Amino acid sequence: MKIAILGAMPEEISPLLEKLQNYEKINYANNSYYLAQYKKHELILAYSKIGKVNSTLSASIMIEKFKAETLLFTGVAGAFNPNLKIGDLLVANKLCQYDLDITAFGHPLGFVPGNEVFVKTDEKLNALAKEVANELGVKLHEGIIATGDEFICDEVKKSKIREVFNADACEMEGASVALVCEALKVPCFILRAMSDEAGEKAEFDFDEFVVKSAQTSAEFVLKICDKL
Ligand code: 4EH
Repeated sequence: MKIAILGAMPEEISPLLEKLQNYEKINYANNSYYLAQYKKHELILAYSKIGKVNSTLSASIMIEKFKAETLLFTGVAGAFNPNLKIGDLLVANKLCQYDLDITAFGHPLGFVPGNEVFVKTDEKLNALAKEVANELGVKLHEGIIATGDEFICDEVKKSKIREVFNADACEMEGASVALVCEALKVPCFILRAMSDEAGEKAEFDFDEFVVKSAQTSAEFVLKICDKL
């Protein structure tokens, strides 16, 4: 199967490129895409660069140009749920855009006409992830991710987003990627390992833990490929 593996930052994808070694690099649309063979699968990998717009572009290209049949996102996130500790893995069962705001017209935060507040991910992939986690003996959390174009490092902002959407974690790409996949009918899986807690010391925690957490997530995603 042709599988897209997408991250946002180099740290989120380089562990996989190092492992695969033999890959072809294709420059397209101000970014690089990497083609590799992994067991019986053809992989297309990329780091989109940060944010909803960049991740929308990359996910669309991986599906429309490179013909990915399923998309796995791997990366890090800021934990909202106090049960989630740095390094823990979270699979998003649904995601929202917390910064999509036409509340001035009486709409709920995160809603625009024609879409819903939450976009779901693929249940079969999420179930497969649970199987993988059980086999490896690692804890895998499942929950809601709130996406927006801001690095959250503020207790007040964190509480507000958590309250409105009941979100377990925040990041800057997941909801846009899931929306592209839903529109183009490609199964979508969004995995994040916690790098920080999105509070006052988030930027310091992030710098300390991004590499390790990104690697944890990347390794898990490759285990999913083994099962596809
Ligand atoms: O791709 C962006 C990265 C942070 S910005 C979103 N990623 C990491 C997930 C994430 C996150 N998002 C929002 C982890 N913690 C988050 C948080 N809020 N608290 C970045 C970081 N370092 C260098 C450049 N940009």
